[in-house]
Amino acid sequence: MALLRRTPWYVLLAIALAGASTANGAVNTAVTAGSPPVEATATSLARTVIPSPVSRIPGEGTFTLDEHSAVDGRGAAAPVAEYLVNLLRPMTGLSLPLSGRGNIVLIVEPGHTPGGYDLRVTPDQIWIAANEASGLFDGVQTLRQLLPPKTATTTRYGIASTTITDYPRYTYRGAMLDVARHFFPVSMVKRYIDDIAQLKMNVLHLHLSDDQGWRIAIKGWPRLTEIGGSRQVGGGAGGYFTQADYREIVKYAASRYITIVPEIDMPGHTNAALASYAELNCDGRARSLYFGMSVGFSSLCVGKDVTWRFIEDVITQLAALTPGPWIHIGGDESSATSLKDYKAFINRASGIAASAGKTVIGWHDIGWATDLPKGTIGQYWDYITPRGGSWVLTGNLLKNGGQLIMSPSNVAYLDQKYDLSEDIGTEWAQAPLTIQEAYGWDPAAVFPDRDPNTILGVEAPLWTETVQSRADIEYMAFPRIVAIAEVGWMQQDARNFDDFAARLATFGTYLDSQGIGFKRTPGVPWLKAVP
Ligand code: IFG
Repeated sequence: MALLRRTPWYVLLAIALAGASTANGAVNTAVTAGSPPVEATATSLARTVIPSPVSRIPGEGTFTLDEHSAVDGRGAAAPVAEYLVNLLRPMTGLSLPLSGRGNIVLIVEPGHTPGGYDLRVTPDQIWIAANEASGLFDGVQTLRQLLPPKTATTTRYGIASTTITDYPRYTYRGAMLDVARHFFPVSMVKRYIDDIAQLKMNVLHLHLSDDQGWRIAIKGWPRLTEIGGSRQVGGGAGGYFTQADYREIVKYAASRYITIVPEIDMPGHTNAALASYAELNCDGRARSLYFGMSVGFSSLCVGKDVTWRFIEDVITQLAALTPGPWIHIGGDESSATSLKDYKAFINRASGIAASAGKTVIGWHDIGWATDLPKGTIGQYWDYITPRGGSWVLTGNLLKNGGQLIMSPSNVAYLDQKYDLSEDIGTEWAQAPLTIQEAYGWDPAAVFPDRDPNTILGVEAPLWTETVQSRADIEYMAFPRIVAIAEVGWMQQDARNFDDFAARLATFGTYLDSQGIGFKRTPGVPWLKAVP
C-alpha cells in the first residue's frame, strides 16, 4: 500500500482517532497535540457525485494526490489529460505534470459502455478509460467531484478507492442560451459552456435570432447585425457574434466535448431581420426595432423570392460554420403567418437545411409541416401533460422517422420564476418552478404509450427576456439545470429527489468555489457558503 509507506504513523493514528466524518463523508485529519506538524490531508471517504454514476463500488484504502502525482494521457486521451491538469492545478495547487509514468492514467480504448466511461481509484493509481475522448471527459468530471475541497494548508488530497462504471440514459443532454433577447459576449458563452460541462451536458443550443435581436453576422446581409443586432430587450445596446466569434465558441465548446446547435428562429420571431431589410416584409416597409417582450407578431414574407435568397444565405453560412450534425430552424409561435404559408415555409426551409448537410431540429410546432426531411427532430416545449395539438404534432414528427428533444416548459424552462416575489423570470408556464418540479419528471412518461427510443434527450432552455447578466444567467440556471442534467444522465428508476437533494447540497460547495451565484432553493439541505 503505497499510501501507508508514505504516510507517517502519527498521521494514520490521527486519521484513526479522528473517525468523525463531516456531512459529506470527508474525514478531516485533526493533527493531535504533540505530534510534529504535518501537511493536512483532506481525505474523502464518500464524496458525492452529480449526476450519480450507474455503479460505484468502494474499495480499500486511499489514493493520495500530491506533488508526486502526474497525469499520463497519450494519443486520443491527450487533449483530456491536458484539460485535467489545467483543471486540477488551480483546484489543488499541485504541479501535476503530464508524464508517461503518471499515476493518473487516462485511456481511450474499445471495450467500454458506448457513451460512458470506467473509473478506478486504488491507493496506487487513478485510471479512467472510455471508448471515446468524450466519455473520458465525463470521467474527469466525476473525478473532480471526488476531490476533497482545498483548504489553506492542504497539499495532499486523499481520494477513497472506488470502482465506477457509468454511462448516460440519453445521448443528447443540452442547455439553451437565448442570446437574442439580451446579448452575451463570447466570454460569457464560454463560461456557460464550462458551467454545463461539469454536469456532463454535451450540447449548447444558441438561440441566435428573434424579434429583439439578430446575433450572427451573415455575409451579404450586413444590416442584420448593424441594425438587427444593435439593441435588445429594454432598448439597451445589443451586440452580435462575428463569424470569427462563432467559430471561437464552437472551438471552445468542442474542447469540452460540447456540440453547438445554432438556431435561426423563423418564420416568426423575425422582427430584427424585418427591421434590417424592408424587402423581407410583404409590404416592403422595414419594421421598427422592438424592445418589448411580446411574441407572435412577426413573420417573414413566405411568397417573396428575396426571402428565400436570404434563407439560403443564412442557412448555408451557418451550416458551414457548424461542425455539429444539427441546425435549428425554430418554427414556434408563428401566429402572424397563415397556416398554409407556415407549412410551405417549414417544408422549404427544412429542405434547405437538410441540403446543407444538417439534421433539422425545430420546436415541435413544425409537426404541422407535411414534407419534412426524414428524421427531422422536434424540440418539445408544451407541458409534461401534453395538450391536444402536441400529440398530433409530435406524432407527425415520429411518423416521419424523427425523435423528440424534451424541454417541457413547466419543468425545464429555466427562465420561470423561482419565487413570485422576485422580479427576475417569467411565469407563463410554471411559476414558481421549484427544484423538486425540475427534477420530478420522466421524459419517457410525457407520451407514455410511445417507444422510449423516440426520445433523443433533454434540454434546459434559458430565455433571457428578464436575464441581463452572467449573475442572472447562473442564478436562474443553478440549481434547476443540475436537476435537468441528472434527468438526462441517470436511469429513471435510479433517481429520487431526497438522494439528489443530499448530493446537491455538496454540489453547492463546488458552485460556491467557482463563484457561481446559485439560488439556495427550499427543500435542499444546503451547506453554508464557503467564505
Ligand atoms: N415562448 C417562446 C420563447 C420565449 C419563452 C419565454 C418558445 C419555444 C416563451 N417560444 O418557448 O421565445 O419567449 O419563456
